[in-house]
Amino acid sequence: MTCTAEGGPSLTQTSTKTVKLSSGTGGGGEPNNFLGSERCGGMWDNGLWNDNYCEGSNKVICSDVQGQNVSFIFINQSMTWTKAQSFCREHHTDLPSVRTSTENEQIKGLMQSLDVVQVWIGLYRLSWTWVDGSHFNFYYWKTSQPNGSEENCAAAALEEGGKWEDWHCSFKMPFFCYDVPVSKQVVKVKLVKTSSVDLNDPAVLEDLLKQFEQKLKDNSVDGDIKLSWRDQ
Ligand SMILES: [Ca+2]
Ligand SMILES: [Ca+2]
Repeated sequence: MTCTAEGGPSLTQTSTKTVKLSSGTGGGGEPNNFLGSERCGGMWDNGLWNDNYCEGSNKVICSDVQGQNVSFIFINQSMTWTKAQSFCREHHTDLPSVRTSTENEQIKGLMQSLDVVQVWIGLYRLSWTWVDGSHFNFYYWKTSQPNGSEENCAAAALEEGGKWEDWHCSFKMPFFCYDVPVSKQVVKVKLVKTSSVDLNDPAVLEDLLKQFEQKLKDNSVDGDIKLSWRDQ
């Protein structure tokens, strides 16, 4: 059982844009996803960003968006990233998506004028994702996992009842694959010729298959349908 983590060195803003974080703050080498558990973004008073533990407490900058204009409001209360987002959405627009270096400078200037060291901004890292893109609320991590800042692939530990661990993706281990069962059906079709088309012409037969496929899709037949001719 494997799945991959989105992200690596980038976080997603509360808007849909993906941006690269500035690196090299006083803590060094951010984002570092310390202990594999830093999914929420904050800003230091030097304007650089840091991925941080979402349940940690930080003061907050909210954004107020009026048309093309955005202003930033400092909230002098410490709270988790999720509470900060709810607060901003209730009282202002949202946690700020920093769209330009000018906006970054505005927030930095506000923090410096108020002597605030770190605030939450609207950055967050997407959570673990299945390779087929499906989403479930089911998680089966072993205690203390996931715990790796660079462990972006998951394995099932069979000696632990199949519970999950995150591993470095370059590590070699046995794996499972899965197949989706394919059902085949043969349908006899009687073609009645009403025009001069040549029913032995491969292009004509191909075109007919496409029309049949479209008809099945129009009638909401599910699945990946592949049609082919079989001579009798
Ligand atoms: Ca960090
Ligand atoms: Ca691990």
